[in-house]
Amino acid sequence: MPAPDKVTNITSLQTENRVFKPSKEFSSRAHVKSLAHYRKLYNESIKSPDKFWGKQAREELVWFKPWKKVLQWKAPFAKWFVGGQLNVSYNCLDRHLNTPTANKAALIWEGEPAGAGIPGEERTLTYKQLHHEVCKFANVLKRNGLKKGDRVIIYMPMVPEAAIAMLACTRIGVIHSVVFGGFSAQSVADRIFDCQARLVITTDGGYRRGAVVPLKKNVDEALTIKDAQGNSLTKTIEKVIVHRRANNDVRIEEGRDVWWHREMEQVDANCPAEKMDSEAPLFILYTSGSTGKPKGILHTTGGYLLGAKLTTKYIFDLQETDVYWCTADIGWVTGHSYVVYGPLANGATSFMYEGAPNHPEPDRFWRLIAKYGITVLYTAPTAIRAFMKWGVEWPRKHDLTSLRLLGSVGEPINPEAWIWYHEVVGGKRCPIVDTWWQTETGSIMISPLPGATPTKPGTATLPFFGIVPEIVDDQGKTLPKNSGGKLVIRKPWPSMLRGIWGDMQRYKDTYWSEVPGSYFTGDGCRTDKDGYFWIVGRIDDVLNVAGHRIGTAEVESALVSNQKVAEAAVVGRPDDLKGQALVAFVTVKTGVVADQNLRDELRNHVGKEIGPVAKPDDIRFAEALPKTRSGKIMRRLLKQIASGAEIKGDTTTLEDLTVLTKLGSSEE
Ligand code: 6R9
Repeated sequence: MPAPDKVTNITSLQTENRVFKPSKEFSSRAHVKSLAHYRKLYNESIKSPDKFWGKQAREELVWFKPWKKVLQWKAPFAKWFVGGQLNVSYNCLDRHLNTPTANKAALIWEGEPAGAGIPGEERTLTYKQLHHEVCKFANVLKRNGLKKGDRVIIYMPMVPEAAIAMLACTRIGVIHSVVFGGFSAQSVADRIFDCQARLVITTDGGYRRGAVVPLKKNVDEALTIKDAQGNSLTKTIEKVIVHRRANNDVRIEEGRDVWWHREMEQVDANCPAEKMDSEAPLFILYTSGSTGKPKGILHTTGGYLLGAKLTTKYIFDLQETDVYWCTADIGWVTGHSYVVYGPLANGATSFMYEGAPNHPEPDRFWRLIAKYGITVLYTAPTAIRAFMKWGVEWPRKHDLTSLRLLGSVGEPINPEAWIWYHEVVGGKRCPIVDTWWQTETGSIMISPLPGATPTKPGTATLPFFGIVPEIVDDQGKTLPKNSGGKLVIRKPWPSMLRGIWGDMQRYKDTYWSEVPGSYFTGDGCRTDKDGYFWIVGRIDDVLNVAGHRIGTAEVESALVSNQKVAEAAVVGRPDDLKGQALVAFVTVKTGVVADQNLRDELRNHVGKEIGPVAKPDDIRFAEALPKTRSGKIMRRLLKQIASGAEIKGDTTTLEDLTVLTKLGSSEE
């Protein structure tokens, strides 16, 4: 649990006071046209939540069976639209089929740019075509023995088949758990074990910067991994479905592995959508917490879909002609809610790309925006800071005038990046929505509405309809405007997580015991005189590295799993590009030479255990770690050392002061 000093230390007293009002032109065409209009709708949503959410669910979603009760709340367990039945893939696809949307592009995809051996593909799938593919693939899943409630791992690059696989699961009530393609075999095995998955959907390989990431090979390796007692972690896996993408050599194990395209030849496209209870589990998505084991965040059907659909519609102010691009990978929650479910439930055109933002050159994004006439761009501050570094000449080469709205997500956006985004990318004409939310919240919680809310660089501004965020002190008491503290959510909301898969106690402990009766976000935050929320960042032992959540404990346990390491402590330090960088303090076992080779070895080891995103930026060897007399590692001190700051504060409980002097530099 966060130490009190972390909360009172929130000194990021923002001096930013530039205000950007939505233009008349934008507002006049927006769904919500003024701050007064937003406040009216917000107040109604808070005053009579059942009435508000009931109306939204009726108007926005197609139900097979109406619900009996909007919300059943026995803290911390919520059930939304109790007794109602619907289907997510039906709401994303079938409902559009008898409308003009049927022939509209649902997904536009561009693969890794052409290069040595890479074809450079583009594909468009209309709603009708996507429906066809999803129905067929759902039949493939059935053919391979899956039924309602089974768990499936999706481990794929950014190809349309990833979205097809997700939607096919929802069509027949199979629970998907997407694992980011940048994660390691070990991570895949851990997640298979945790959710007891029966099947893996993967590709032979994915492309990244001209190279092939061998996903199938990682799956093969995952399926051999054993726990410390020698038991297989993955014995529940019966089948692996392999989509052919990169044509790299793969091993096909007879009886276990099947090719996607061969299977698709065996089925027809007739697959009625399963009637799912509103509270039926929809997906599990693993995310880092403050212990070593990632948490399987559970989302369910009706509430999640309503949250994803409504926020996409209002926050991105979707219009019929938008070509909407959320740059997140489907391995993260942003890819779930804002590449796949939110846009498709709205009948919008969602653009998807494979590869990196700077391959073959740093203008990949701008080239794509100009080529496809992208109107709404939703990306992360870490990407924006990288673009700033690469220089204005890259965006200036391209016509970006199709853009009308910009979004930001994943971490606080610093005002310099905000202004650059506004001026260079948005040509000063596009509003920016800085959207705060989490894997756990399912959909955006705090954000401007682009036609209504005056924005200030660096703040996510005001809550979305029905959301009651508050800033509290260490006793859980609500603080007035203009103060800093812990960010909590006071009332349940439809797309909230329903638990941690297989560990309801951890769900209660992590989210509901810090401030009893309220959802604890793990973030520190302050409000200004206008009641705008300024997120300061995590106050638990979770770091935000380039928009990815990484638990320090996870990296520590990866490090100590290396034979040569005795002890490790991982902390964050500020980083211009990534927001935070990972610094590992490591003590080695007797006789081990702590040198640059070992540093490389340990970085690769963490890459293998978790994935490249978790590789420490800096590894410092130490003879000992600073500890209190009761044996706790003094992270506060390590953080100061890592960021090059002077050692401040009380070190009287430090066991051996001399270790401090030896931790200063990463060079031997
Ligand atoms: C959607 C997503 C959640 C954590 C969250 C917070 C940080 C996300 C933010 C933001 C400031 C924003 N975060 N959006 N901080 N401003 N607009 O990123 O989910 O990967 O679970 O991360 O990210 O610290 O608690 P997830």
